[in-house]
Amino acid sequence: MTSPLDAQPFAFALDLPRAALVIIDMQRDFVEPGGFGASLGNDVTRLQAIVPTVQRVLRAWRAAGGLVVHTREGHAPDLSDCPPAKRLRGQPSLRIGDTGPMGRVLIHGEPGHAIIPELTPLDGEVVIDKPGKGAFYATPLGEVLAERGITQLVIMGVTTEVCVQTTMREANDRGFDCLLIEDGTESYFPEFKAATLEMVRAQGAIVGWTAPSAALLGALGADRLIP
Ligand code: C5J
Repeated sequence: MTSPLDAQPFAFALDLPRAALVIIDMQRDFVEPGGFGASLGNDVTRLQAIVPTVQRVLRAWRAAGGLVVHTREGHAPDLSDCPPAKRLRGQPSLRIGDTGPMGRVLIHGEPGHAIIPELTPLDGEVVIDKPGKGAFYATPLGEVLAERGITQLVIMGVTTEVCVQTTMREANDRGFDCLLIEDGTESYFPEFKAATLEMVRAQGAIVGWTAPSAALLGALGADRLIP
């Protein structure tokens, strides 16, 4: 049975047993001071502001028994999966692999690579390590979702126009219906977030749908039960 929820550009028919909640890159390196995001000159407090909303939706999704997928952007310690073009681009104060206040930047196993403590994955939840911006590129995500019969992705995380949008476009091309939670995603650039929301749902949901977290919580029946 599907639960219709108010979304743009039109209602999204949530089919919980066939849906996965995908939380993109809520890692210390993007959300906390001293990490990769900050090294690029960004104000990380914008990203911290969505944490309570992401927590609320995650709690409700878990309570409803839905599949949860977390992603982490990062690289092997020897950087063999990091293209030089990615590492050398721009003038960050810390490059990928350099040592900063949270260990080596965007390297597997370092403190900064971890998902923030507020959203720590539970045992049994899927964690996908990805070397690129999209969560399907060079990862087992496609197979993991196919094995479980998943056809819908409900997406939150950071940053809206980079890893979130790239993943949504990859998923759309693979035949998934994607719903982006408007207040569960954020960018270092508010105008880029606004533009991304507009462009994904334009032309009759050409990439997917967007909805506020309240609409999803309502469809999960969690708006009154979970504070
Ligand atoms: C970036 C991401 N912005 N998770 N990564 O480099 O969006």
